[in-house]
Amino acid sequence: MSTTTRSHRTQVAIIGAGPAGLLLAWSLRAVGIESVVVENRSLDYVLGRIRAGILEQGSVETLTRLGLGDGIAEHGLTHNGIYLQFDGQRHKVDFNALIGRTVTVYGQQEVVKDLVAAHRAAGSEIVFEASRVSLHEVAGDAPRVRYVSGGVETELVADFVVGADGFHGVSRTVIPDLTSYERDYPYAWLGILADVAPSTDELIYALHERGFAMHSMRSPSVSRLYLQVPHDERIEDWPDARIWGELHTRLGVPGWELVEGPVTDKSITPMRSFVASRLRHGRLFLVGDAGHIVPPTGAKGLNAAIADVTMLARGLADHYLGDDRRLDGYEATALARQWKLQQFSQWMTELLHRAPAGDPAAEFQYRSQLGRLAYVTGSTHAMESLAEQYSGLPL
Ligand code: FAS
Ligand code: PHB
Repeated sequence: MSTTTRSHRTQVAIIGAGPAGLLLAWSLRAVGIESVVVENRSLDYVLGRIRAGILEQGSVETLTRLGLGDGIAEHGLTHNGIYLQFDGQRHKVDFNALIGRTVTVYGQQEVVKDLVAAHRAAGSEIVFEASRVSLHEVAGDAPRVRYVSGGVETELVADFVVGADGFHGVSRTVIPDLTSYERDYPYAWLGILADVAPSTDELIYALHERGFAMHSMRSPSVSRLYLQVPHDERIEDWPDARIWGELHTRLGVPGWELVEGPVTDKSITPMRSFVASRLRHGRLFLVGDAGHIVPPTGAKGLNAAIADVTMLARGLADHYLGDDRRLDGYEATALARQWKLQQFSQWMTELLHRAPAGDPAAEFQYRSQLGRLAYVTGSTHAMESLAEQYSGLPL
């Protein structure tokens, strides 16, 4: 066990090397602010996670401004909009035609790879496989993070600590009097990655009487598809043939064919909405999933993390220039924006998922959803609102 203790200092100690933590460290580096990232999993684990796939226009602009746009420019797929499908009909919602904005398909995994490569080239300090990570005196003037790395007990003293350690992280647990506003959905997403060219040019969000289905993608040769399943479903009960069968049923429309291919990954993701009442405690700040979770239906998870980081990085940059107004405003600004994303993600989720069979109102609910979809796809105003929210609200 560890015998020696090491103490070192930095300006900002960041806990978590997900997209939020890595992007914050990079954004701070861009304005000459030092940071150390402390991650409790391995580099391979961090690089291997398959999560989000859609970047808002603002997220692409932020990443490009920070010199992280090459991969997106080369491999990102720019989409003008999405399809909403119901009652056997597919309707295009053309964001570009409606409001002149687009979104980009570029996997979170690629964003993280680009960030890790950039940090490596710049020689940034990122500690992987740190264990026993803990936060101390975050309400004081010299907060510190303790962890064990390579058997060495380490104390990192900083001006600020940022919790970018996701929903299950340690940072949020040290904030007193924190209220969790949350809601779990009675269904989950079974997601697959398949080595087959997408059968659609843009994302299809479908409400079918058997449940939600989505056709997304990662590249011209890799498809990403999702099915609504009961929240307690087991992946073992879903052999590939059953998955494809259900996808054909829920996504099928006359004159269109879904092409199958080898499934390379499959998982079930629970659906949850969560917002912490506080994103700051003294010199500790929370960004991304550490402070809030949305169901993935609105494609807001990763984009919300990028927005938080952009706002906090500006506040920290101003702080070191002697102006604390933005930093003191971070919590209120980020929470206000987050609740707008929460309502949109909940709206998309309730619009496109079937209530569980046992729900006495399930049949009424389904027909009401069909009514809402008919209204939305028949109203330019409603589609403009959807386009504005999906392509990304301003910071
Ligand atoms: P992350 O969770 O990505 O990163 C947190 C990091 O902190 C991790 O590397 C973790 O290992 C580390 N950490 C945790 N505890 C720690 C500790 N005690 N000490 C040190 N490090 C610690 N969004 C979409 O828009 N579309 C999707 O399809 C989609 N799919 C998703 C599927 C899953 C299974 C999940 C969980 C999320 C999904 N999301 C999706 C949302 C996702 O994109 C998140 O919003 C995004 O990963 C948030 O990034 P971070 O805030 O960096 O948190
Ligand atoms: C994805 O491509 O993984 C994806 C796209 C849109 C969503 C959720 C997930 O709303």
